[in-house]
Amino acid sequence: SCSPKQDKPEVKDEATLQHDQKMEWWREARFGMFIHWGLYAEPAGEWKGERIPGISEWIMARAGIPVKEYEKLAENFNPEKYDAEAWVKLAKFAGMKYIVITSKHHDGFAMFHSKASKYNIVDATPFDRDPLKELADECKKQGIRLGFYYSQAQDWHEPGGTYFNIEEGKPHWDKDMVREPLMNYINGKAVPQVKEILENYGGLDILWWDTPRGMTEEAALALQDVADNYPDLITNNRLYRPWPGDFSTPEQHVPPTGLDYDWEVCMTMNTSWGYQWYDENWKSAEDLIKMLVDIASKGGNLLLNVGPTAGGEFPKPSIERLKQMGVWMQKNGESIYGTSASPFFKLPWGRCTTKEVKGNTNLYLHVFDWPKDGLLTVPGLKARINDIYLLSNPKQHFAWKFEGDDLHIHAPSVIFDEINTVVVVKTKGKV
Ligand code: FHN
Repeated sequence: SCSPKQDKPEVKDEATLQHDQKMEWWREARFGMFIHWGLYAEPAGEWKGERIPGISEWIMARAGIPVKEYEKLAENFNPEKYDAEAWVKLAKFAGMKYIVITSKHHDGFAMFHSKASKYNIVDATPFDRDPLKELADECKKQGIRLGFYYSQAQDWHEPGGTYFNIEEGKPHWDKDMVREPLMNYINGKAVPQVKEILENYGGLDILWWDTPRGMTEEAALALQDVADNYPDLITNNRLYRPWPGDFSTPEQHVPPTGLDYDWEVCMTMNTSWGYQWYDENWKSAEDLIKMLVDIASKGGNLLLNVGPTAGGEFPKPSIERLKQMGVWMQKNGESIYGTSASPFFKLPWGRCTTKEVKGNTNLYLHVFDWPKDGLLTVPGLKARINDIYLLSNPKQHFAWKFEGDDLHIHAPSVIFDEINTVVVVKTKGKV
């Protein structure tokens, strides 16, 4: 339930204040786009006529493809339809405030121009452009934040890189792979490439590490050293366990009650992160909107994934969903951006997000299921009410009455929005 907070000023030390300042835009943003794009988009889940089970960006490991054979994918990789302007435009339309793209996934292939390794999109493919440079420029132009994902530990292309069963001491699936110490790869490729991405793309906002399988503290420190030169850079908690980074990263699930620490759920729209042509397990736009709301109501961010094709396009079902989310966000974004978690433990009809506005509190009631009797009850609310209205149509006001501390909102028997109606409760003073 919800009771007035005591007005005790919080005392924060300098480091906490600086951290809060760095995290401010990220905490407000609530919604970002993840992009998994690499050579794996070409086989798209199928190898030599066989569908390889599992997520498509893992095809090299799952199908046991030798390095030299996988490398050949680069010879045909030519995403001529790639249009950074269109990608960024759609992300913005969907209401996303930042983009995180795979600069190098576990397969070891850099999707940016790298001097540290020839195995990159400019030097190893017929595509004579640096797509991440184009993306970075577009993000600046259109005013959206940008982060790069970098698989720092797993690099299946390099003799020193780690791979999925290294911890069990199993040999690399490529029998010709002669193992080298991890630090050869870290110093020879990972550190220089991380320097490149942080230096050459106009200043990244986020560096998104991935699973620290096989990492050592020495390797993590070498990479952390590079990142430390960028005080505004936000990093996640996957560089090295148990280092917390700036935020934690629940994957493919929403924590039941949220987390104390800053957190971001990363989530696919279907099953695979990378493009997989036969993956039709799409979540509906309605479910994705509810997921975003659910996450915001627990104080977290949603990083929603798109897996572009080898041709350089977003799959149609992803485009459709992003557009539908955008239509909803344009009307209801106020109930997501810059909001805080719900003060209620559980609401039978939906979720709640809150925001302080000029000394008053806005409660945003996200009604997933309208109560049959048309009476929306907010239990245990000790507050005075200024106004209650529909966010998508502020002229639509609602009548209310209190029964003890329970607020009953009289909802006329009209369905206002197709998906997830938001009712705003403006209180007098803070809740
Ligand atoms: O193995 C990867 C996977 O391919 C994908 O990139 C996800 C995204 O969070 N991270 C790893 C699994 O945790």
